[in-house]
Amino acid sequence: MVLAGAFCLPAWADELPFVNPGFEQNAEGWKASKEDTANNLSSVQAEAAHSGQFGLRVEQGDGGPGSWMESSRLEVTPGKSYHLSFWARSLNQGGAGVWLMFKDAEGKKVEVPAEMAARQITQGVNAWTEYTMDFVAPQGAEFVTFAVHCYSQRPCLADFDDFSLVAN
Ligand SMILES: [Ca+2]
Repeated sequence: MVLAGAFCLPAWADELPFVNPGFEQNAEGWKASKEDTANNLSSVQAEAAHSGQFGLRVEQGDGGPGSWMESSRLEVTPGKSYHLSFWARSLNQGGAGVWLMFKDAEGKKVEVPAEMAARQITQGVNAWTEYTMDFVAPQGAEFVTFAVHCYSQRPCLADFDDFSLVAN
């Protein structure tokens, strides 16, 4: 069997039920950190849409806290591989990306190597770009969540939309 490309998904891949993956239901299913909410860093806006009518815009000034907008949790099976994709664009030189968090049945964090846990978007690329993360759920993990995060102490202007998670 010949696969059409590196990102070709097998026909048996299951798309997981991601709540509000494209921000068309405002911020339903997503939760901002206290610092993010207090400083209004992450917000759903029409200007941030890649598809549909809305997307997530992260806008923060220099010297403040970093933004943190976390998805609802999705069930995972340890040892199974998953493929996350999302679209993003970075409108300045701020550092931004998506962070993975694994949790066990009690909601406690399951640690994973740093290189597995984050996908940074390319700075200053105005064009919408698709980013992907392939990962294997670690031992003890029952759930995964994803957080859109801009680094603290740095200005950031970036848009995110169209998240999708499939199990291979
Ligand atoms: Ca959208």
